[in-house]
Amino acid sequence: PILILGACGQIGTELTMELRAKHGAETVIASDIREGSESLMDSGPFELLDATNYEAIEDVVMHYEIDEVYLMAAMLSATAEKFPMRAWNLNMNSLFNVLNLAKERKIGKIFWPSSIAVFGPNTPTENTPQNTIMEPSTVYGISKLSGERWCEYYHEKFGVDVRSVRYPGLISWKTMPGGGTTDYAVEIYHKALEDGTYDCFLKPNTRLPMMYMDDAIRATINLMEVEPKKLSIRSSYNLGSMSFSPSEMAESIKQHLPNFEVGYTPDFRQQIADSWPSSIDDSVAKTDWGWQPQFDLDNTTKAMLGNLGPKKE
Ligand code: VAH
Repeated sequence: PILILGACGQIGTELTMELRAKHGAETVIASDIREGSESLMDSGPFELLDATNYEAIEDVVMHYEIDEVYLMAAMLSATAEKFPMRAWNLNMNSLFNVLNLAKERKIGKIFWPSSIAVFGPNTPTENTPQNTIMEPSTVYGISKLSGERWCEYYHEKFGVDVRSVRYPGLISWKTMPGGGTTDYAVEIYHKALEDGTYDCFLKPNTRLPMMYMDDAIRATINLMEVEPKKLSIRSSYNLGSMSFSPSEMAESIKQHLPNFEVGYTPDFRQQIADSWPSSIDDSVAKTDWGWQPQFDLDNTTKAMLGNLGPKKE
């Protein structure tokens, strides 16, 4: 059986639904600090669970005889700047809990998400390599870089089978993102349909690595299924698909909604975005486990507007 911590979040919700479709609902235990969407709650077993509480997780792991844990609970970049110590506590102690359960052989395999936020202002910004300068300047990025180091340490020292990808900004329609710097890329579709206008909190030319959620979920499941000896990276894999700026995204939406208007009022999240790469070199993921993205900006926009827009009669 599989346990998902943070199952009600932006990634967790879709990951839970996909894993339930693949393995059968009863073998995928969803958990979070609070209840989630109706579709999630109605589709299989759920446990209220604080990912920073070791004993509580251990109880659930023993009760359901969990083999694999996907740790999707975290505080994201924008919110983490407002609550640094809460972000560090949640992001790090939840990771130590699952790494230690694996070290004690109570679970067999872990997925843990990293992020392009591990890169900093002096990292090469174009085609950022798998191994490069990493001096993150955000609380979230510091926690994710530190988490990567711990994952690799637990693998090398204790044989823990932990796997990870550095997600770009993720775009999905089933759930709203929570407190990230790339959230504009989801909000913009909702506002385009609801108001016909959107005031973007990043500058028009802020180019960032982004990915449609279906690609992110497929990458996650593919990585977890590949045989261990193919994995040359146990910190976290660079993962890419597309890069674009808010103005390029607005143009993509205008192909479908010609009257859509976008304004730009950068806020504190601009300097977070400015510290991140513009594009990612994910050749190691392609070589090790055959990663191949399927969604570009145009078919992301088609999917988002198609699913969020008025349903065709
Ligand atoms: C955030 N969506 O904005 C997350 C992600 C690369 C961005 O880590 O914090």
